[in-house]
Amino acid sequence: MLEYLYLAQEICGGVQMLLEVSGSKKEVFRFYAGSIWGGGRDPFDNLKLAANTYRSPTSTDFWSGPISDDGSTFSDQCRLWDRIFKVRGDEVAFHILRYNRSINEGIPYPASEIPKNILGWPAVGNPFFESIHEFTIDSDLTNLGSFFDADSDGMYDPSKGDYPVVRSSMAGQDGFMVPAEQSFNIFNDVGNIHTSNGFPMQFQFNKTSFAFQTNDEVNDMTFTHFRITNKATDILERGYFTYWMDGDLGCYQDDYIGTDTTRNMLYLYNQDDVDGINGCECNGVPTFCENIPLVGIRFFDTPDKNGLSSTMYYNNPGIGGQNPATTDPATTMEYMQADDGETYSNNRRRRI
Ligand SMILES: [Ca+2]
Ligand SMILES: [Ca+2]
Ligand SMILES: [Ca+2]
Ligand SMILES: [Ca+2]
Repeated sequence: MLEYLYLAQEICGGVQMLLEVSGSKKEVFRFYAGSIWGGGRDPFDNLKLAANTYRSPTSTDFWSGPISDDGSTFSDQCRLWDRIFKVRGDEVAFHILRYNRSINEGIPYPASEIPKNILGWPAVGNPFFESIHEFTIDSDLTNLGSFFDADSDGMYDPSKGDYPVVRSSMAGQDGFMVPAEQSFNIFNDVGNIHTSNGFPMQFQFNKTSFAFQTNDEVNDMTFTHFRITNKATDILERGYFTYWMDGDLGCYQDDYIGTDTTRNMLYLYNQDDVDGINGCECNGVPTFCENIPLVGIRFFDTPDKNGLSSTMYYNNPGIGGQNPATTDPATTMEYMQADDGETYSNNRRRRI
């Protein structure tokens, strides 16, 4: 459930995909931080790169909000869009029920009784958006929050029976689903200086996250869909997208990663059968002790349909005297090599 997913966002100080994901025991980490990365070269061979890691005022490549068609953005846009829109499945179910009753039984269902998250859903043409959020959606913005279009007019109006849904390849062609919770936000990589020092890609990311409440393993999953738009004048050549993450499986000092190539999945597992460095202890960090899960990040769908082309890791410089050449990337080229799945130590390029 997304209520356990700490989607962090700061007043135009950058965007982090997730700060922590937890299940029933909120205090035990699965992930510490994560972000999409992207990079490539423009036709003049300049390196373009967005490689966000630990968001801080001096360490981010992403900022809230959309990009104009001229490839720029400005602080007002960032401030207005510095939010994550959320809606729950039970709100949608309530809305459908009340709307149907108003149609079938004549029971009044005024806009004032429509759940606020449905009334303010950031979808094309929403006549109630401004009354909830106090700004308007630019008419040239597309690929906003998905919705079921009850009256098929291409515009979202919950007072006419429209409601938020998720459209995903998981639901089949033209299919849609109502998850237990979904969120939507927009961010970009042109708002400010890049920590990775690459040129901005001028890409806009429209992100939808969703989760279901079920009795099987789907209950433990969170799904994310990115719609990525190149707002630069030039095409991006030799480009890669990846998902960077710093997973912490409870105690962060005894974690390993692996790759399941048949599932397009990167997964995190514990070094031994006790989560902790001294029994179940980990310098005060909550641990799973002897009941340790696995966590994974799986790519269900990729633009080129080839799935996960490679994975790589780098080591935490603070644990176990690691060779500096295998720790966090420092230069733009090292970030780029990490992004396209190559190790960057001593030019010994090796994919794992
Ligand atoms: Ca409509
Ligand atoms: Ca970690
Ligand atoms: Ca661990
Ligand atoms: Ca251990």
